[in-house]
Formats: sequence, C-alpha cells, structure tokens
Amino acid sequence: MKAIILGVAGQDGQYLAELLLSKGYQTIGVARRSSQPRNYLIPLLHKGLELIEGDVTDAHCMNSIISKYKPDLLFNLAAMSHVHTSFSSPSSTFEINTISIINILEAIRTLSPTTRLYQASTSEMFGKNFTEKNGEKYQDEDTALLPQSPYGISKLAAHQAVRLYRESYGLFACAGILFNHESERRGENFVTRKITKYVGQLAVAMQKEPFYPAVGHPIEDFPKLKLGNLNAYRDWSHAEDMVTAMVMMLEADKPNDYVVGSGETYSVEQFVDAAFKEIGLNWKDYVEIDQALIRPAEVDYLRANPEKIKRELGWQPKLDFEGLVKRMVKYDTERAALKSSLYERV
Ligand code: G4F
Repeated sequence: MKAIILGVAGQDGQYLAELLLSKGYQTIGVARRSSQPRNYLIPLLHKGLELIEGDVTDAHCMNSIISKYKPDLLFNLAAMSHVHTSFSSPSSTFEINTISIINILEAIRTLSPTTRLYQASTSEMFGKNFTEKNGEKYQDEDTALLPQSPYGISKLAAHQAVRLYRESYGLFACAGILFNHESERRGENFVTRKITKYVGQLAVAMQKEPFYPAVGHPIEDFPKLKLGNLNAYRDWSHAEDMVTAMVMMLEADKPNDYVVGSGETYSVEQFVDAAFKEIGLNWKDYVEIDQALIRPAEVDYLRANPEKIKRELGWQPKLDFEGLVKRMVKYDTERAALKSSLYERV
C-alpha cells in the first residue's frame, strides 16, 4: 500500500510519516523546495521515507505526482497554517489553502479516482460558534461554521470542496476537523511552543547564573515573554494522537468528516501558568502583553465534542493537557541546556 503526504516537513507530516512507515506503507513525502537543508527529516529518510519536491499550488505538479504514484492514500497537510499571518497575507493564504485542494481533487478525479484523500480541516472554521446543550459548550460536526480569519475562511472553502467532490463524484474524501494540536516539533511562532521554548531557556538561565550564553542575557536582565490575548480558550492535544485519527479515517469503510480533539478546554493563561509551574515560577513575573500580537478578530472558545470519531472509529487520545505541557517543557529545557553546553565548548 502506498501513501503520499503533502506537507511532510511540518509537525503533523513528520508524525504521520512515522506512523505510516511503522504500519508498512510505502510512504512518499512531498515538501516545497527549500534553500535550507531539512536535516530534521534525516531520521525519517533512514526509516524509509521517500522525499520529493512539490508545490500544491501548482496544478501541473499535483497532476504529475498523482498520475506517477497513483497512491492508495493521500494526505493533504500542506497549508499556510498561522492564523495571525493570514490577516496580513490573505491572498497567498487562499492560494495555498484553497486553490491547492481544487488542484488535488481534480488530479484525483481525473487521474486516480480510487485514491483516498484526507484533508486537514480545522476548528478555526467554527470561529465564534459553539453548541450549548445540557449546560455544556462544545463544537461537533453539526455546529454551524462562522470563521473569524482569512485562514478560517480559506479552510472552510477547502472543506466544502472536499464534501462536494465526495458527494458529486463519489471520491473517498474525508476532512478531519482538528482542534489545536501541539508537540515538541511545533513551530516556534505558535503560542504553546513560544511559551515552552521561553520557559526552557529560563530554566537553564537560572542554573547558569550570572550569564546564559545561548540567549546572551544575564538572568537578572532576562527579557520578558511577549504574548497577545491570554483569554482565548483552546482544546489542546498532542499531534501524535491527531495523526492516528487521520489514518483511521482513511482506513475506515466509508468516507466521512470528523471532529477530533480532547474534549477539554484551557485558556492561553492556563497554559502559561502550567508551563511556568513546571519550573516553579510565577508567570506574572515574566510575561508582558504586546498589543501587536492581538489579532483583528479572535476565536474565543474551542472545545471539541469527539463522540462521533470515538464511537464510529474507536479513536482515543493518549496524552492529556498536563502530560502535553510537561512533555513540551521537558523537551525545551533539555534543548536549551544542550545549546548552552555546546556554546561553552567553542
Ligand atoms: O497558537 P496559536 O497561533 O493557534 P491558533 O490561532 O489557535 O491556530 C492553530 O490551531 C488551529 C486549530 O484550531 C489551526 F487550524 C491553526 O493552523 C493553528 O494550528 O494561537 C492560540 C491562541 C490564540 O487565541 C492567540 O490569539 O493564543 C493566542 N496568543 C496569545 N499570544 C498567541 C500569542 N498566539 C500566537 N501565535 N503568538 C502569541 O504570542
């Protein structure tokens, strides 16, 4: 069985490649051309990943990849995924997130109609909406979609295109409406990783008083952590749990869309608090609000109701919020310590 991952270089692409390879799939990873070497993909190449260059915004490129490999499974994880950035780059966000899926769907429909497609949809599509029932607030597959960012709108258009092609042409096309998912491989401009990276550096700086070479600031002059809105609530999971859901969707008997998340919600402030508590500090002494990081529109409350995927496909997350924070802080502390010791040796 053959699987292609579009967007293999990102957090989810890496975990998904590991999972598919462990399940015995021939796995082809597609990434945009980069002038920087992607050394972090070397372990995956050793495990058997075939890495090729490709761009989802180029229809010709999608046609040639899909007609050459005719994969059993195709995962579209390629995206401009940073919500705040989408406000300053709305056109390119649409090109990368929306035009791309039309290229992919058309290539599958005309060249490889038995290929099963996974589309990375997102809880950002709910925007301000939630369902309120029996005193609980959540989003599920029936909650109306009302995105609050160019990113959310671009993903909603892509989501609808996947449904349309499934219903009109009978393609096996699924969309996973994934809530926030994080890890030690998360990009450093997303809020969780930004926080844990800072906390890790602070932890090492405290041990190495009075000077912390990897950052170049003495502990008494350690720069503040600048954050935006701390009052937004998110449903945070580990990315490894999420890629398991992606594969379950494409290995199922019939195509469907599913909400995937932990079912719990925590504010950004609660994440900050939990991360600082890991190193025994009070976040209020280190965090500063920067108005430039406040978005023109915000999604205030996200909490998944993942009952459908649990019931129909048997999905269960392994790591909870506390475990996620611990794992990320531990990783970033060890990383900061390693960088610091390497610096001292040269
Ligand atoms: O980490 P974030 O940038 O993630 P956001 O906007 O929720 O989007 C992520 O999850 C979506 C799923 O719901 C994905 F579709 C999307 O691709 C991405 O993976 O921000 C989380 C919250 C926001 O409310 C933001 O306003 O944190 C708040 N925040 C506060 N200070 C910050 C910051 N976000 C970022 N990135 N950086 C800050 O300094």
